[in-house]
Amino acid sequence: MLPKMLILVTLMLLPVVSNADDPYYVYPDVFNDPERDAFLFGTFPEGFIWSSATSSYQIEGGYDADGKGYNIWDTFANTPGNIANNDTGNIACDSYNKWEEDVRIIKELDLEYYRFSLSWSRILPDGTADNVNQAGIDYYNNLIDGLLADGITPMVTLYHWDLPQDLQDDYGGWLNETIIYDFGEYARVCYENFGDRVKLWLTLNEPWIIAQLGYGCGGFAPGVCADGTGSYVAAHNLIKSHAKAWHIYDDDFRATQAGRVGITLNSDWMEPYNRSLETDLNAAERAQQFHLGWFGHPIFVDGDYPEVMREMIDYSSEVQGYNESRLPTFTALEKEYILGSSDFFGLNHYTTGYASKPDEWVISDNPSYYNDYAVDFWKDPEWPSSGSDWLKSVPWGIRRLLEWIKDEYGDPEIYVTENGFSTKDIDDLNDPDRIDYYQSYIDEVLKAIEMDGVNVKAYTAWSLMDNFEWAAGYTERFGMHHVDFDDDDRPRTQKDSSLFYATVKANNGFPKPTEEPITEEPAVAGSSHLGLTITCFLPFVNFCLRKFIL
Ligand code: GBH
Repeated sequence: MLPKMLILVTLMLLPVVSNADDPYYVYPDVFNDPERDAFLFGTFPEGFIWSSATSSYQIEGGYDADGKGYNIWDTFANTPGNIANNDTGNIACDSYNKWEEDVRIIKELDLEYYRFSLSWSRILPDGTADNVNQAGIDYYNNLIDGLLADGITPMVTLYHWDLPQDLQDDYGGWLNETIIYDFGEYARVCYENFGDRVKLWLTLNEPWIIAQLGYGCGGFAPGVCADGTGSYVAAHNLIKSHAKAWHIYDDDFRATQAGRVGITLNSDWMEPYNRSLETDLNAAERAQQFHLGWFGHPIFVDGDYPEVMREMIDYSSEVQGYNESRLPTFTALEKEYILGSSDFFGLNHYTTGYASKPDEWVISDNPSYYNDYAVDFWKDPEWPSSGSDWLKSVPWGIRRLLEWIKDEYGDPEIYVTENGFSTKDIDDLNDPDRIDYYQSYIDEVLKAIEMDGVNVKAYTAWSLMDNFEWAAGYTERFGMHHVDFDDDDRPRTQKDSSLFYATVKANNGFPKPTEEPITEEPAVAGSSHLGLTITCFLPFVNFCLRKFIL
């Protein structure tokens, strides 16, 4: 370790090698368009929120501890064949027992926000508000108090996919509109118990994933295969449940608790493959509407689904011989209830793909969401890859998506609630590819703010630490901290990316080389490897890391 530090410190004392007039590129071989890809030095607006995130099932473990009920991920992961290596979240990062450790590492990074989720069945074991599990309430009270004591603001997700099993068994979970009432009452219990201290709420994490991967045969819990039918019904109930939870807050809690409630939607950016082809431009727009618009349009535009979804699904349904459209309809009252039911726009974004119009559109015999929207979608093999097949690093995509959201949804306040990068080399604390990803994506967010006037308020890195990556189990790692899942203590160890992120946060961005950067190292107790301290020497630091150290 010592030689590494010496080399780094010596190199940092040298003058900056790159000429200020030469643009710096994070991915010089792949993304080097001076207009699009040149690195922008500068800092974020004052008060910009820097956060990191986790979710209950992915980190907590304690799957049957102290009166917790089972949820659909407990069941799904413990059914052989569903998860890589048959991994489960039964113990995961053991944050149920080690939450103080989590608070400590957040504190060390000096991050002032932490996004985590509540386990519904830990609080309400059978899903209904008839039975409240005090041990579950106590667990989250301790966590929230622990965060606040260290000056960390909680950003709390009510639902990050772990539905109480009883609600799935009793009535089909999100397929049944009874869920709207139960979700509302669950939200109420959370506001009542935690709302005196939690002022930033997210109702649902990525309803698209819940609907399409959970109920459309996508390989996520509960593993229901009803693509193009059930997935639309689940989405319908998700939207109404979200609106319900927002209204309950608005009616009964906002006046006294004065917090904010939003939803988090996920979307790739869909880049038209050939921008000079009208058909590709339309295909990309259609894909964006079917994906983000499925939920974004009702909540942020007019209370209803995007027109293109209505037209295409109605038409396909008719051709397939359905008596009514597979896409359900909202009543006028429901539309009114849904429209405007989010205090800000939460965005989870990871990657980009090309979209183009397929050569022909043959309506399938069996209903299918993807068949309904008729877009070819793929990723360029040249784009930098990650530990996950679906995740390519395409930094300029987030900037285009942010601008699209600004234009489409009336310039909302945007909270980036997730963005991050996976690796497969699970024990490596040197993670330069993750640093490249964060550096370039965060910089594109800065460009969106500075150059496009997008109202981005927050950036959240996924994830604070390695955790249970759903169907991929522990084979794909998103953490800025390594977790040793073979060790009963589940030790967390800082990766280089964590120090990098802390430095970006400390500098509130990437100060221009002429500005005085913060050179103070984040206090990282027990960290034995190198610290990246001076973001204004980014090109140089990056160069040194790659050439001399890693
Ligand atoms: C987020 O979802 C989640 O909110 C978070 O819990 C998760 O850990 C993180 O992303 C990283 O995945 O190629 O069929 O295996 C982002 C949406 C969901 C996109 C899983 C990729 C895998 C599809 N991701 N999906 S597949």
